[in-house]
Amino acid sequence: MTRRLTLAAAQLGPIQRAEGRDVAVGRMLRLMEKAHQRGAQVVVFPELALTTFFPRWYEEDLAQANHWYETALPSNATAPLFEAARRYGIGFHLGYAELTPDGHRYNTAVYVHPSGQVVLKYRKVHLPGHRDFDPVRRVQHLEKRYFEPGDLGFPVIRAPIADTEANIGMMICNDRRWPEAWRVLGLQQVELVMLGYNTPSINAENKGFEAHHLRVAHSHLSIQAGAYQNACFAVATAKAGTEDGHELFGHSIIVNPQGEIMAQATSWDDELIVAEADLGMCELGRRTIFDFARHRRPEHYTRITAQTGSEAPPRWQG
Ligand code: CDT
Repeated sequence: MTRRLTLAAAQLGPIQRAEGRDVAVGRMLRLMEKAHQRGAQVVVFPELALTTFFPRWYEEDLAQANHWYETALPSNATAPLFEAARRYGIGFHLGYAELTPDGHRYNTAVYVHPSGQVVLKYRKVHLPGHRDFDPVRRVQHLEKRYFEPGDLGFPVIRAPIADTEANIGMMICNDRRWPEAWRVLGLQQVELVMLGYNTPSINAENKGFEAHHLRVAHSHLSIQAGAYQNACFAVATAKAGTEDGHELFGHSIIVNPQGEIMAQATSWDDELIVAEADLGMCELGRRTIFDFARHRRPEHYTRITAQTGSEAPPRWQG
């Protein structure tokens, strides 16, 4: 039996600081309608999809930032997304800032079944940027201030999607650059990785230089390698364009288990891209070159979990 799914990445253009969730959700609903018209069964929205990328704005008092977070899903503001999912029979992935009842803050994503049930939740593990205001930077990136590292690991679950089932997992933005994250998903036979991102076009941390064209290349390189090396599909969705003068790049992609780009966004605005996925394609890598059970040598990988920073090698004494 072939296991086919029609996947969509729903890229969002910029959301300005002054714009409310109603603006973002209205645009997302139009993308869901388009996804329905194009036969999609899964729609992936970006990281922190309901607001501007607020970690670029410093607040001394964290409580002053509470309005950027969701305390419940669905809420009045997000309920229309859940209703649209039910109406169209589409599952959707949503990135948002989560404030828990006991006061924890996470950069979170959920996959929601068309019934409205949350099938899987993930909290971002690799938080980039810094905690304190950095006077040297032209643009702040305060994810370490506004979020704690995720406490859920990298879970994978086998979930019903349309008339089949798929092993789904998630990562969020910076996670995609870490092969460890992909491999932990791969070790759970993930077939579909959903990920959203907000990536500045310029490396503001770099007092030196990083060529602009390489920013997109590095993003694609990471996603294509992760999908290939773990024999899975990936839907990677950007929030793109200029938010209050600060540019995020787009180039959302859908990638197959061979690491090939099946669809790519061409605008830096709201844009839906769609690709047909035959989940059976995951078998080739899984049974041959990336048959983990036959070929992995974890006894030689202990450094991966034993240390964080790198260590200098011994000097050759010859
Ligand atoms: N949102 C996010 O994780 N963005 C990072 C850029 C961080 S630059 C301090 C990314 O890896 O794309």
